[in-house]
Amino acid sequence: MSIKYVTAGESHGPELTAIIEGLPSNFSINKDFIDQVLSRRQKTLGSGGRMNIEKDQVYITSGVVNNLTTGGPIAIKIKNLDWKNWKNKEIDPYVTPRPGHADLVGTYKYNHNDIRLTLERASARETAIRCAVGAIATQILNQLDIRIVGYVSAIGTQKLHNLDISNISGVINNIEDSEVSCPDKKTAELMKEEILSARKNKDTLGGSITCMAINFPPACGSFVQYDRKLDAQLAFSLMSIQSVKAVEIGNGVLASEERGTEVQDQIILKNKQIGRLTNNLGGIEGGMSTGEPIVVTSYLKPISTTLTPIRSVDLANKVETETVYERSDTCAVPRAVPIFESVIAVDLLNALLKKVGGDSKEEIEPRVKSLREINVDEFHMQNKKWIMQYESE
Ligand code: EPS
Repeated sequence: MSIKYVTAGESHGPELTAIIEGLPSNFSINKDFIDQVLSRRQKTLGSGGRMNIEKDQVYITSGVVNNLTTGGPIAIKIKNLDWKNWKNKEIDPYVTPRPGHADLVGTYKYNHNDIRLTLERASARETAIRCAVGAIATQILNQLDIRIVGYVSAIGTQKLHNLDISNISGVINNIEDSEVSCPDKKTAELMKEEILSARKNKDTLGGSITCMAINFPPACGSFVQYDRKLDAQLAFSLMSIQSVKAVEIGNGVLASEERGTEVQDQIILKNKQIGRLTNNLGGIEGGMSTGEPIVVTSYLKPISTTLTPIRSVDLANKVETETVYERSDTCAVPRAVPIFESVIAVDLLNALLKKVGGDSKEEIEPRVKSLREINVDEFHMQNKKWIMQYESE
C-alpha cells in the first residue's frame, strides 16, 4: 500500500482540493494543527499583497471522523478568498510570458488562448493544499515520535553554514520567532536586509530551505530498485515544488569536493547500540534511512514575476517586448518552509508504512518502536566461507 494524493484548483478560482489515500486508521488529526501550518505558509517577510487577502483554513469532508483517521480516503479543501475579486470580472488579456514561470511552455503545450489558463494552475498557490496534505502526514509522524523541522538556510548570498541541533526545541523556537524562518539571529538579520534591498531594487530573490527529520527509524527505502530509494523519492518530490532547481541530501555538494575519509559517517558502538561519528550523508545510505537525522536542502530560484521588466515576446502581436508586472512576492523562501516540511512528511510516512506495514495505529506503533534502534545483536552473521551459486548453471 502506498500513500497517494492528487490536488486540484486554480490560484484565483473558488477553492483548492485534495484527495489523499492509503493512510492508516486511528491516528488523531487536528484541524487547528493543519490551519497553523497553513498560516505559517502565509506569513513572514517577503510576501506580496495576496497573503493579506487569504486566511487559509482547511475543510475536511471525508476520511477523518471524530478527529480520527478511518483508513478511508481523506478529502480536503481550502477556499480562495480572492475568488470574490475574480468572479465575473472582465480579465485583461495575458499575452507576454514571464521567463522562469510555466507561462511560455505551458501555453504552447496546452494550446491555451490566454497565458492565464497556464499560470492559474502553475501558480505556487497550489502549495497551500500540499501543505494541508503534509500536515495530516506530519500529525501521524508526530504520533510515532518523528519530528520534521525546516528552516531557511540561505537567502540570496546570505547563508547559514552550521546549525547546532543539540538543543532542538531552542532551534525550533528561534525559527518560529524569526521573520525569515532562520534560527540564527545574526544570519537572519543579514537575510532580512537582502530581502529589503531586493524589494527596493524592484527585484526578487531565491535561497535554500533545509529540512531535518529527527528520530526517523532506519531501514526505510531500499537499494534493490531505483524507484524505491528514499533519497531519490525525496529529490523527486522536492523538485516538484515551484521554484526548486536543486536538491541536496546531507552535505552532498561539499562531499563531492572532499576526500572519502573525511566524508563517510564512521560507525561506532555505544554499548550494543550502533551510532555514527558524523551525519554528512544526511541520514541516508544506499537509498535507505540510517536512523540518523534525515537532512535535505532544496534550492529555490528567485520568483519569476519581477517588478523590473525583463525581455520577452508578445505572443498576440508577435513582437519582442518586456514583461508586465503582476502583484507578487519579493522572496517566497521564508514562507515556503512548511511546504518543504509537508512534502517530506508524506514521503517519509510512505516509506515508513512500506517498511512496517499495518492498517491501524495499534498495529503500526509497536513495529515502529522495535525498528528504531539498530542493535548489534539484531545482526545474524554466519561468519564463515560460503559459495555463491545460481540454479541455472
Ligand atoms: C504566484 C503569484 C502570487 C503569489 C502566489 C504565487 O499570487 P497572486 O498572483 O494572486 O498575487 O502570492 O502564491 C499564492 C497565492 C500562495 O498562496 O502562495 C505565482 O504566480 O506563482
